Amino acid sequence: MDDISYFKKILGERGVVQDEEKLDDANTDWMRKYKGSSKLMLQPRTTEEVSQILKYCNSRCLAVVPQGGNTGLVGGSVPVFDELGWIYLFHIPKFLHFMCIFSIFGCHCRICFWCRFIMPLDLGAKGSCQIGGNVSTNAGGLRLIRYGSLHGSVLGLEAVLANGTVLDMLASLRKDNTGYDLKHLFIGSEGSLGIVTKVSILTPPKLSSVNLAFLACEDYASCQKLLLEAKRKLGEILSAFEFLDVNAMNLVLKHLDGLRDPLSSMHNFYVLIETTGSMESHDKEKLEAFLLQSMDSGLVTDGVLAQDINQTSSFWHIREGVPEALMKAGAVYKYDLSLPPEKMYELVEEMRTRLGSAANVVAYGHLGDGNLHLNISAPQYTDSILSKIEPFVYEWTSKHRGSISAEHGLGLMKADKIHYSKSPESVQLMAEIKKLIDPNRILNPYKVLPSSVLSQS
Ligand code: 2HG
Ligand code: ZN
Repeated sequence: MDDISYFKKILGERGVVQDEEKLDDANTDWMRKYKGSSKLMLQPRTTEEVSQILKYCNSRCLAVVPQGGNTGLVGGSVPVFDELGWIYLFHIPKFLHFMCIFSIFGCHCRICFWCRFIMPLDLGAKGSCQIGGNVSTNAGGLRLIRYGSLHGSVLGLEAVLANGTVLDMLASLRKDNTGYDLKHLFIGSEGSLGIVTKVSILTPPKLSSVNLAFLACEDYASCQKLLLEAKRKLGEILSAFEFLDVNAMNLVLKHLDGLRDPLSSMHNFYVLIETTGSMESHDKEKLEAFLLQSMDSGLVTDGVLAQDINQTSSFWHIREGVPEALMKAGAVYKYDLSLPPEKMYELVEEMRTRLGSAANVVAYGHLGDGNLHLNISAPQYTDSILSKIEPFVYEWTSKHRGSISAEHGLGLMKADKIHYSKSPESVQLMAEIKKLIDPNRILNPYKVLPSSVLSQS
């Protein structure tokens, strides 16, 4: 029996996709920067189907690229080449419901939404991304400052290994100190160690009082001081602290229809502060007092508090719309860096000096988490621009003990850059773990770890 017939036997005609248009979409990443040439996409619906497929692929040494919503930004969710003429994609069905235990194939219940619990993760890509991809990439997002990373919120998961073994780690306990906590290997390993098929997530209660302020600061030092003050004075209700610089704001206003500047004039920096609590009058009073003090001290030069849900969503749209505006502006070189907040903007300024008028250097991100999204926009991708950015950006980040990937992962883009953030011993151990769990290297090849290290180990 040939491969296709075998897959049809397991998944039926419906689960085996060979349609050119659908394959083209699945082969191309969100930025349209990475493109593979897979001839086949598989859509399993149960853990058992995933297990049977992986077991077969492993026995035939067929490479597999797991794909969820395909919203990644580092080329991690699309095939690279046409290895052996075949790459198999698992398309995980769209996932829309909030609940405590997620099955990647569909949901068991919708209780979290109706019982007033929330997902502790809120991403710009929320309409399209999927929970399996979120967990596999350890996605961060807008509320990490409040709810922490998925390494804390994911209580348990189920994953299928390359040889088809199903690992049931689907605990829902807060505390469990029995041996190595293996689930962490699958959170953030970008599908290179196994395919996550079920997830149990801690869902915090949905609180009734949410307030959002859109503020302007004249310099980066003020944004940074404002963050320290916000942590001190709004600590227990602070749920987001985001920033964008004037270049990001200009792009949004130019490229996104229907968005207006909430403030009456342009400023050098903008900060969004969100609070989430349980007592409207107290929370609002607290935020208003904080804003007054910040204006008196000169940290904030202008600002407005969202008055209703429409204003709230338009303020968020400005911040969340930056990546889309950049896409519309042309080619984008994206860097997702963790840096000490006091150093962050120095890099942006140095980059501007290096690039001059060749590109527009744009900065925004999750300032509250020390996560800078340094995006460099140019009419097209050129070697001359790239050579001014890399390896400088990685060397600079490494010198300041930052991370070259705060939340987007390494994917294909940064697999061979891992040494800028991890010691040789750590990378070696990662390669040995990969070899142990996926000895035929069928899972998401060319991603996460440098091929040179994998072939040596
Ligand atoms: C965001 O925070 C996302 O908006 C995307 O992580 C960042 O496109 C980017 O660089
Ligand atoms: Zn982000």
